[in-house]
Parts: sequence; structure tokens; C-alpha cells
Amino acid sequence: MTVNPYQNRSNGAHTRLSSQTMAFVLAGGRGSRLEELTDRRAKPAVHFGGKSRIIDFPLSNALNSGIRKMAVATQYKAHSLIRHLQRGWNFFRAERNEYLDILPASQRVEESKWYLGTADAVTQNIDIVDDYDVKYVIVLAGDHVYKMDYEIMLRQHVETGADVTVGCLTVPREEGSSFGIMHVDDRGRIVDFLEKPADPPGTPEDPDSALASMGIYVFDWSFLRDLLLLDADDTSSRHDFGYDLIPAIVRGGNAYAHRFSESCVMTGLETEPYWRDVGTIDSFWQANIDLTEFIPALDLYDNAWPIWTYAELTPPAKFIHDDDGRRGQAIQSLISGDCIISGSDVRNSLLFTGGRVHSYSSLDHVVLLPYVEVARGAQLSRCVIDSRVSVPEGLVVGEDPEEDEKWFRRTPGGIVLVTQPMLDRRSAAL
Ligand code: ADQ
Ligand code: ADP
Repeated sequence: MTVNPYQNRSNGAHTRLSSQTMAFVLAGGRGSRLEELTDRRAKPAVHFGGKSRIIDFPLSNALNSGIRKMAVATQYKAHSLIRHLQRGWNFFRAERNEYLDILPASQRVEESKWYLGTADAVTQNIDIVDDYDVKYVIVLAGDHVYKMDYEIMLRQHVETGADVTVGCLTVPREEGSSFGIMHVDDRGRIVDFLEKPADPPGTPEDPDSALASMGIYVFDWSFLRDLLLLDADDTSSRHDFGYDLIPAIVRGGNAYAHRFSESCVMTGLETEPYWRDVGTIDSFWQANIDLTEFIPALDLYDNAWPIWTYAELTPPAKFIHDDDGRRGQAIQSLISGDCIISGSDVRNSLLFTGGRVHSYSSLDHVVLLPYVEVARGAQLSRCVIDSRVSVPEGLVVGEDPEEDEKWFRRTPGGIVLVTQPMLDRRSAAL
């Protein structure tokens, strides 16, 4: 028997579903648990990993999966998100049938009603999706960090003939109340779906874990289109995928779960599937600091699955002695372009573009967002410094919880967030 080596490969041109698919990326959520980090930007625009922003992950996944038609629904504080997309995601060419549309929230109504719920964000743009002329739509959340081959999920969707296929993963049961939680039968059919249940049910195999929706869905466009039109007329609906549409399809009996572990993209370095909702200051700090580990849980150095982004053209990072001969050095750290470490000591830290650290300073377990200047003699540990902050001479953060709480935001986990308005209030008071 002749075996066709391409038969089961996702990139075999004759089997590719991604070319008949558009990605509809929901990027309108505020992410209020990130506190002041989302005062000026939507959560999908929050920086991550030294060069990127969170939205680069779902967009890069779509691109690497072969999807060439994308739309990003924006809403809350969309400016830095839109600027980022315009600068970094501007290589789609209509001549090649490639599109990336940035969809502004409807200006018709007051802000509180821009998009009623996540499904309404698609309903308001039905005509745009129609224009793409695709068979499938994959709805993605714009605010998670992970690497996934959507082609594999699309294939499952087509093979099962599902009305919807919902990406899912297991989470500790006590975290289940912030997710849509589902039960599946042994064929993977979803038999029950509860959006953010107060007391999430465990799985039959393990009562301590729950099967959670990743908030990503594959539909046939004709099916979703009809459903959205029905939903738009339903006055009792919140017009939300998690609260309304997915539970309704589950009741109809033809919704399937797709396990993230089957389509996550891993390198030899990664030991388990990586997916993070970096939704709090603690988890944001931790996920960034984790990248400095000897063996990181997320491998950003994978040329086969690049995370595309917009990054400024920058000169190299530089490490120099100061006038007194003190060595400027960084160890177990990620240092981006245009950083200058002068006569100071950086450990277990992640510095985004343009970080300047002056003599007699030390950084330990610090995330410096882009263009932060740290003046002489500052001692920073276990903190996140927001972009373009000017850290004053001799500032100490992460030593004395009372002092940190007085001026900055200190989380229950003991991580401190420092922004420029906080520093301004502090200097005005001192
Ligand atoms: P949540 O993440 O709580 O739950 P939601 O706040 O609706 O859901 O956000 C989903 C995505 O849509 C986010 O990327 C957000 O930025 C964006 N968004 C929210 N409102 C929007 C709007 N009106 N217009 C455009 N974009 C919008 C969802 C599911 C759960 C699932 C979790 C997984 O409802 O079932 O478990 O995602 O994180
Ligand atoms: P050595 O020459 O000391 O064996 P390696 O080539 O293993 O060094 O890597 C040097 C350092 O770079 C390691 O300590 C590791 O922390 C980091 N490193 C290597 N590969 C990766 C990766 N894919 N992602 C992040 N860090 C990495």
C-alpha cells in the first residue's frame, strides 16, 4: 500500500482549512484586574515578554496557522492597541487576498453600550465578515499568552461536524469560577456548560480540576451568522458567547470541546502546554519573570513559531562601567534593545526596550516596561515599573511593605506596581 506522507499534515495544501477561515479577535476588554497597567491601554495592548504585546500571541498563532484574514474588534482604550496594529500588523495585502481589519466600536451609542457583549461585537460587523467570503470563523480572545496551531482545531471541527468547537484546558477547580466550565462525554461532545459558576464542578476523572473554556470558538460562518441574527432579536440575551450563545448550542446537542493539549505548539525546551491569562499584576509579573528561568516554561526563541510584533529599530543593549569603575551587569535577565546598564546590577529581571539603569542601582526580579529611566542608587525588587516612568534617585521599592503601600500599588502577593502618577504624588507630598 502506498502511504501519502502528506495525508495527515496540517500544512498539506489540499487539506488546509485555514485558507477558508477568518480570525475574529475580541480585543475590547479592559482587564480591570491589571489595575493601573490598563488605565491607558486595553489588556490586549499590555506589553509582554520584552518585545511584544499580549495580542501578538493570538495574531501570530493565526498567522502561523495559515490564516490570512483577520479582524480585531477594539473598544476600550484602543489607542495604543490600534497604533501597535497599524505599525506592526500592516503587511497584509489585499492583492493576495489577505486582510487585517481594525474594527472600531460603534460610535452610534453611548460608551457603556458600545458592544453589549462579545457576540454583539461580531453581530455589529456581520457585513464585514460576509465580505471576507470564508467558510469558517475562529473567534479568539485577544488577551491570552499561548502558542497554538488553529488548523488542528479547525480540522477537528470539520471532522466532527460540530455547530461549535470550543477550545478548552484543565484548570484547578478553585480557579474555575472565572471561566466557562464544561462537561464532556467520551466523544468530546459538550453536555453541560456553565459560564463562571460560583461553585465550579470538577471533572469526573479529577474532582480537583475543571475543564475550562479558553474563550476561543470555531464556527461555520453560515451557522454563526444565523445564530447572531436570532440572538440580536432576543431581548433576554446579554449577547455574550459565554453566557448566551455557547450554552444555547450546547443545549442543541452539537457542541464539541477541543483540547488545547492537542494543538499547542511546543519546543523541546517546554515541558507542558503553556497558556496564561495574565490578568492580574501578580500573574503578569510572574509570567514575565518566568521567562528569565534557566529553562523557561514559554520558549520565545522558537524560529518555527515566531511571535510577530512591532518593535522599534533600536541600537543594541549596552553594559558599561561608570566613572568610578563600577561594572554594569545583568545576569539571568532578558535585556531588550536600546537598554543601557551603567555601573549597576540587574538580576532575574526583564527589561523592555529603552531601559536606562544608572550607577549604584540594583534591580532584582523587576519588570521594566519600555523606556524606563532608573536614576542613581535606586534599589528595586519584585516590582513592575510602567512604561516611560522616571524612577528618582535612591528610590527603594520592594523592601518595606508599608512604604510601598503608602505610595504605590502593592498586591496581596507582595508585588509592587509603580506608575508615573504615583511617583508624582509621592514627590509632591515629600
Ligand atoms: P472572559 O474572559 O471573562 O470569559 P470577556 O470579558 O467577555 O470574557 O472577554 C473575552 C474577550 O473579549 C477578551 O479578549 C476581551 O478583551 C474581549 N472583549 C470583551 N468584551 C468585548 C466587546 N464587547 N467587544 C470586543 N471585545 C470584547 C471568556 C469566556 C469564558 C472563558 C474565558 C477564558 O466567556 O467562557 O472561560 O473567556 O478566558
Ligand atoms: P550553555 O552554553 O551554558 O550550555 P545554553 O546554550 O544552554 O548555555 O543557554 C544559555 C542560556 O540561555 C541558558 O542558561 C538559558 O537560560 C538560556 N536559554 C537557552 N535557550 C533558551 C530558550 N529557548 N529560551 C530562553 N532562554 C534560553
